[in-house]
Amino acid sequence: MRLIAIITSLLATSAFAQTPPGDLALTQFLAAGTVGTPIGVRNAADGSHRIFIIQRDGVVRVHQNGALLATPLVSITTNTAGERGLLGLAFHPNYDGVNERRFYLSYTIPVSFAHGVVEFQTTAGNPNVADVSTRREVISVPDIASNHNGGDLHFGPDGFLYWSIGDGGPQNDPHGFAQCLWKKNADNNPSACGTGTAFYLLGKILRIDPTPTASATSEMCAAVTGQPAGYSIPADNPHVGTTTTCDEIAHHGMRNPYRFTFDRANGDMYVGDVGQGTWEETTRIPAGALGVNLGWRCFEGHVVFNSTGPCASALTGYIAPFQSYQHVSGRCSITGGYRYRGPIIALRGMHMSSDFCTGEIYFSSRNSAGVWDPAIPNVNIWQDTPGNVIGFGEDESGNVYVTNNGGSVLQFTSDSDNGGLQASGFESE
Ligand SMILES: [Ca+2]
Repeated sequence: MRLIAIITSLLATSAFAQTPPGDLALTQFLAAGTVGTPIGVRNAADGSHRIFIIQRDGVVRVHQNGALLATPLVSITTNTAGERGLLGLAFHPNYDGVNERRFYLSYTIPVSFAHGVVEFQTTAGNPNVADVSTRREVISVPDIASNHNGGDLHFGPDGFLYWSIGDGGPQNDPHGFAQCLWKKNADNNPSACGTGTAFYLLGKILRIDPTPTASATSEMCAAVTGQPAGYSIPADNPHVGTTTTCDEIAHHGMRNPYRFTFDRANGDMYVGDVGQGTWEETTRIPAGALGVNLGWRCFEGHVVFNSTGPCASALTGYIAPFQSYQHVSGRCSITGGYRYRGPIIALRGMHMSSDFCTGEIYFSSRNSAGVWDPAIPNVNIWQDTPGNVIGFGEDESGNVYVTNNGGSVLQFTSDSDNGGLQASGFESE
């Protein structure tokens, strides 16, 4: 037993931490200026191996067989002022371009602060171009300011659509939206959750089924009771069956969950939640967990930020981040990334993230005991890239891409094959 304890202790130290292979590189995939403000890349998981580049200006570009196609997948009108714009793209999990042709976009609705998710189908016989006549509004939520919009969109391994939304701004979440699960006005009173007349659904990750509802229930906070809605509620959502709690909510307590991802190997969710003036955080939500509170505005990163109102008592379901780093050395804003599961064997199992201001790429590893390296508040800087990293993406093979505010798309590459690391206590599930 003592030997096991010693081994476990050793595995928890950095001496045994996984590191990226020495020849790991970020190779140019698309040169700067080739596409406009690429906030991420996605794939359709349909065997086509196409890569879709999300431009913040409302356009989705298609990269196929080594070439960027001239005609976009789709182009929508959005509002790109401040942090707004086209922020997310997700293909239906059964998408094959033939029998299932649906995909979804999250975007800022023009001439507003509000956010929406819209459905399209690719054209029958041409999966590289949307049939714009199929456009359907799925869900929309109001917002009060131009910043803290979240906007990422992914189907989970459970087949439901997850959509992240920030606290709406301004600083300090003065209205307390992130901790409120029901009606609340913009009244500068975080203790007034459950009063007022408005549903904001801000500071959340929502979980919906993008199948229309004939008659919305009173617990569907982005719909009108008794009227048709463009979505429905998964029966096992965490706030279903509890009255005066919005049934769309999967997780809450976030400031600006700008990017989140699912681990393709096991379904864990990774949320990069942008902090305010001091701490940036990344949190792992175990596969299947719902109803998690990520802590804002009671916590910024792993540090207490406010202890009044809803933050005066212990948070229910609170999960602390595994990564929390400070605004030093020019760092300012987390860009959440993936846990790598692609063809570079020595990189498998490592989680990457970046800071928008510095362009630094960070790698973290998690051992079989669930201990992360580096420990809070440290970051392991793999490379300080010259630009501002605004997104990540995976292709069908698990290759990971990095997108830059200057318009370039980069890809992690390596010739190394260090499979032996997988037997050294590093989590490989
Ligand atoms: Ca409810």
